[in-house]
Amino acid sequence: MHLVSSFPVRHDWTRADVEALFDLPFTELLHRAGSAHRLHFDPAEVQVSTLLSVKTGGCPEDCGYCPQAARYHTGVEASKLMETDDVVARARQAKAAGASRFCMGAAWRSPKDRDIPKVAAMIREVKALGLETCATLGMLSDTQAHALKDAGLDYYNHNLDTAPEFYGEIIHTREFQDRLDTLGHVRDAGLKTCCGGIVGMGESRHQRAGLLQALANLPQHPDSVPINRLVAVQGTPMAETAKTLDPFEFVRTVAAARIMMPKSMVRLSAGRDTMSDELQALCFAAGANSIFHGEKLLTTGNPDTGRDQALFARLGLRPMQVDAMEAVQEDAGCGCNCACANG
Ligand code: SAM
Ligand code: DTB
Ligand code: SF4
Repeated sequence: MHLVSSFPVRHDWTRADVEALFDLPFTELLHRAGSAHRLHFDPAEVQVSTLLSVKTGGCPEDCGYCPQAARYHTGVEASKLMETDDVVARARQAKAAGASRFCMGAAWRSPKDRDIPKVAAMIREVKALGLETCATLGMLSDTQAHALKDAGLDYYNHNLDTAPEFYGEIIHTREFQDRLDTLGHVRDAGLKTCCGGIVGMGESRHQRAGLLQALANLPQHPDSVPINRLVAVQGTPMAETAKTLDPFEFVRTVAAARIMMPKSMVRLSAGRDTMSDELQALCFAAGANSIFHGEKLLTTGNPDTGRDQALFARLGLRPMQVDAMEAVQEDAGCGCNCACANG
């Protein structure tokens, strides 16, 4: 059998299919994920994004993991939307440090229509620096998604975060369906999607499989799939309840994501700060090919840039250039002989 047909782009994953991947012997799962990775990517290349919180804290939502929810006492101070010039200065620094994508995050349930022109100005100016642009601003209406696209936005980040049946235990101020609705508006506006979730929140393996099942069964696979390991922040409900996840289980989640969404960037996201170099190396071997680079995520820490540079050198990794990413996205033929949206 030709190898591509072993890793088709599918949208019909059952929970049992995904659990069967998780249940493979660890080295067999890694071997399969590594093979899937090599079909569409150079495994020495890692896409580098930098995050900036352009509006921090004071969020009305109750996401049980989030240090920016106003109702939890986490020490995060609420601030107003940043000035465009300050955002652009930070984007320029990120580019100089090797980032190809700049992601602007706001602690909003959803932006107000009056916020959109200011965010649009940030997007236009960051894009003019030659960076890919990404934003994560909460729920979007159809009109807002189109306005961001018109400003030159490339990606919108909106995570499913966890399995549909576990969602209500983590967040009570919105529903899983609200996330799907925003993702629909984002896709309809022609934006690329960045959509993943968090593991280590006390979910079962069945529920981790459920998150990946929901992601891979979206009408189009997300272009980027951030896999966050919970950063347990004092003051959030999760800091009380979550138990440390077996690191091999985290690697299994990355590997299953790579196999199920073979043409997507799988991003090793929050939680790298407390991962050893060896654990990160296992994640890259399991098919992770994207990171957040820079000393801060939104409000919590990330490895310092020197540590990342040293890790890339030790592992023989190099930052992916934007044209290499475009080549994968334009690469025709998903290998499943279907007419699916992934080509
Ligand atoms: N407010 C917007 C929203 O919720 O979509 C955008 C910002 S929100 C902080 C973006 C994502 O960060 C969340 O969906 C979640 O996956 C991730 N995140 C937040 N707090 C986290 C934590 N403590 N550990 C890991 N990931 C976290
Ligand atoms: C994503 O999936 N992870 C990033 C980004 N998208 C916006 C955010 C991680 C946030 C971790 C907690 C913090 O720094 O506040
Ligand atoms: Fe608000 Fe987003 Fe944090 Fe939820 S994850 S509390 S929506 S900033």
